[in-house]
Amino acid sequence: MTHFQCGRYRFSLAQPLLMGIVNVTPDSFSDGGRYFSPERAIEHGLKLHEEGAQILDIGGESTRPGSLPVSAEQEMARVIPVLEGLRGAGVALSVDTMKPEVMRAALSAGADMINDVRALEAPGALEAVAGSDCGLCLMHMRGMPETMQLAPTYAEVVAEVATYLHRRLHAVQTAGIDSARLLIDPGFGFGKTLAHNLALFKNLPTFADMAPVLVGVSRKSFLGALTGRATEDRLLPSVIAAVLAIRRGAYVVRVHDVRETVEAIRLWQELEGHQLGVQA
Ligand code: 7PJ
Repeated sequence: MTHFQCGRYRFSLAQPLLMGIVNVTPDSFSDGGRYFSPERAIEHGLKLHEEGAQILDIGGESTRPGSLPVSAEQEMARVIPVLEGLRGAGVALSVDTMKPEVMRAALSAGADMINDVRALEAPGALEAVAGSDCGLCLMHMRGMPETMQLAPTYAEVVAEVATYLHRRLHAVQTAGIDSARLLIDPGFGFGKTLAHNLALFKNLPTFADMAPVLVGVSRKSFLGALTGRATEDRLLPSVIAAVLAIRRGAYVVRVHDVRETVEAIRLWQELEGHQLGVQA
């Protein structure tokens, strides 16, 4: 495969992509609801695109550990105006949702991609996305946000996450979805301890062998555990982790701090003189 099919866009797999995070939630953990109004979220999305994000990931439901679900209506009311406002901006628009109703509404409003932390497991999710050419991210999560960090256990975290993602890739392809549309994501912080996150990070090449990989580590608590830094102080660890993720074969990095991450990736590419899929 040479391309990632993502709605109106067809991205080459030869260069990594930046996905900028646009939260439209009052409780998102690291930017504290700063972009809750549609106007501010649109403005923020435009800024991230100018800074170099090829994809914007718009989220109307927080999936931070301990967070409670919101209704599909509420989620749509948050996400759809932002999609409409960014539709003409020349950037691919992803919607971070696990609800089939929201997926359908988002695709009707012009979303190019669905990013689902439940890997299209909700009843009706596969059907909601099958008839379009949107990009899809299938993420691994153990449990649900409300309880997922209580005591996650695995016998073999890397093998278990890989088996799960294999199974989901198979299910999605069996439903007739072209594999050029698919990304996988081991789901950092979603029902994982520090040791689990580290094992998954180290083994990113295993996942990259299965399908193009999306990695979301930006400002996450395991970076705080490793550095002692508070959420608002995790820029440098987040940027370094993004570069290392790409170095280990990640194709898309999902980040809050686009400008700094773009600079770091460019610098790494210049200094090391190579691009994608190069391992430690
Ligand atoms: C991720 C996500 C991630 C994908 C969130 C946060 C929590 N989607 N949505 N991967 N994280 N695919 O940004 O810290 O890691 S929300």
